Amino acid sequence: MTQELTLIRPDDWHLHLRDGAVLHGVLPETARHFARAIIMPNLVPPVVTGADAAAYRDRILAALPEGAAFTPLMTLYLTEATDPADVAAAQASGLVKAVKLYPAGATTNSHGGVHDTDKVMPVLEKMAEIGLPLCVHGEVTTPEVDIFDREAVFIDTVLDPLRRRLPGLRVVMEHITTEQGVAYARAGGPDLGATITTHHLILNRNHILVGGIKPHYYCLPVAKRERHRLALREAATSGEARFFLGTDSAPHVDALKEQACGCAGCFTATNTLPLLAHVFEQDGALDRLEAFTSRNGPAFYRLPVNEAHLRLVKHQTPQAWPEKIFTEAGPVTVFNPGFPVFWHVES
Ligand code: OTD
Ligand code: ZN
Ligand code: ZN
Repeated sequence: MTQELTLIRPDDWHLHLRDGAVLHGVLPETARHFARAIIMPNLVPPVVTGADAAAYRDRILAALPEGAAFTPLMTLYLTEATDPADVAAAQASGLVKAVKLYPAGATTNSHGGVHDTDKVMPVLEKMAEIGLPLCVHGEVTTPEVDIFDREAVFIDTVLDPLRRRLPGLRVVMEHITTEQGVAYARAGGPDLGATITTHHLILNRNHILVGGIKPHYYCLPVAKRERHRLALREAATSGEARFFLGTDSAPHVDALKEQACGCAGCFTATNTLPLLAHVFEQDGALDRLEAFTSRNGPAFYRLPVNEAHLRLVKHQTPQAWPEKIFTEAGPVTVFNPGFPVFWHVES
């Protein structure tokens, strides 16, 4: 029997599009299925000011395929030199929908991030006043802290103190990967949201390391134990308003992934929706997929849901997608979940 599912057109609340040749190569993959996406600002150099964000948005719009209906929602990269007035103006003009906090050194291109929270308090206070969300990469970078513990330690030592200091600040815990992340998000009120990626619903750390190292499964925050993956599955499929999709699709060309010091990031823009349909069906939660992909995110960001729709069909035979996306900078490998997927986006 063919199964069908019509969803309000999804949005991606955490996406890396890069710039130049990679942007041109990967943007169609997102624009094909998603109406909007929160665009991460970790370019080299990063998107720091409102002027940077306006210029980057123009480059994204110029790279869109003919006829694509896709709106990039821009973010600013928080630095210790960020000017609160510039942030407020970028929000007031409608350009910027969030500011991104990267603890310095936490992930790809985050060396210009924040060392000392005190130095960014004036910006955060302004954001609390104007209701502009802070998207947080929630990992400490202290060398003594084990990489698998960095999220839990960040919650206790950075995020919770910050939220107590500035209770009015709206916060998105980006790409949560642990049961502690799920529990902390649940303990917050309506001003606390959390994005969950597609790959963290599928991978645990064994997938990265058992039977040979899998560079295309290496991302940050790194996938954790099975227990944590199951906690994320339960959260994503719960329908609760605080949890929404942020794919964190993070393209790197194969030459940069498949080397002695490979880059972090899973590229999931191409097949995220079939994979999510598979996951939600497995967990008996297909009726809650739309909340996760299309309703909870807009509600948190105080934006209308999309008017357009998207149709998923479950076929009798496994569906294929391109193994790689070819960009002028080189091929980018599409995330391979390691199991057959019968769902396909039809329109
Ligand atoms: N994680 N790779 C990247 C960013 C994310 O932490 C993230 O948001 C990237 O390549 O920009 C990754 O593994
Ligand atoms: Zn991150
Ligand atoms: Zn990211």
